[in-house]
Amino acid sequence: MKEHQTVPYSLPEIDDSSSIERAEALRDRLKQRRTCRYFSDRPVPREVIEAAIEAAGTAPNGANHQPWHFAVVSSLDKKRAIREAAEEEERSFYSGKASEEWLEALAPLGTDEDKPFLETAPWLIVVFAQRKGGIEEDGKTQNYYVNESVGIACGMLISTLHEAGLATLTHTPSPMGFLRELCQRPDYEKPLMIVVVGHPAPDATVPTHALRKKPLTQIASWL
Ligand code: IYR
Repeated sequence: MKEHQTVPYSLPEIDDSSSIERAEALRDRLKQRRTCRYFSDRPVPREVIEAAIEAAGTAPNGANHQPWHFAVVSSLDKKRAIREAAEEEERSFYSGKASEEWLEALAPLGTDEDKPFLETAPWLIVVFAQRKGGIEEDGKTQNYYVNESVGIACGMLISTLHEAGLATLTHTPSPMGFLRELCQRPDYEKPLMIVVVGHPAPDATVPTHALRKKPLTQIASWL
C-alpha cells in the first residue's frame, strides 16, 4: 500500500453459527419485499426517510466522492407536477416508443401510463447521480463509477425502508430529464429513479410474475 492516513477498523466478534443465522434472517426479511404499485395516503414520519437516506449515504462508491443526491418530495403540488410530467412521458412510451418486445415483457406486470401512486404516496425520493463534483460538490471534479455507486445506495435505501415496514416502488419514467428542473438540480446531475415510499393500500396486490425468483443454483456459480 502507498503511504496514506489510516484509522483502525474492526467489527464485533461473531461466531460462524450466529453469522449464518443472521444472514439467513435478513435474507428472509428481504424476501418479503415486493415492488408495490398501490399506495395508501397514510403519512410516514420524516425521520424514517431521513434515516433511510443516511443509510443509503453509507454505500460503497467511487473514490468516496459519494456521487448522489436525494430530492425528497412530499408537497401535493410538487407530487402532482411530477405525476403529470411522468404520465406524459409514459403515454408516448406505451403508445409507440417502446418496442413490441419490451411491451410484451411488461405485460405480466400490468403496468400502463397511469401513475396515481406519484400523488397518493406520502414521499417521493428522486435520486440523482452526480457526474461531477467530488466530495465538495464543486460541479467540476470528476466522479467515478457513478451508476454503480448510486445503484448500490438505492439498494441500501430500499432495504432500510423495507426494514421500517414500508412499501417502495422504483419508478423510472423515461426520459426523466424533467425531474432535474422540477427538483431544481444542477446540469451535472442525472435523475436515476424515483423511489416511491409509503404504506401499501389496503387492497394492494402484486403481480404473480413478481414471485418467480431465480434459485441460488441459477444465480450463483462457485469457482
Ligand atoms: N417506465 C415504464 C415502463 C416500465 C419498464 C420496466 I423494464 C419495468 O420493470 C416497469 C415499467 C413504467 O413505469 O410504466
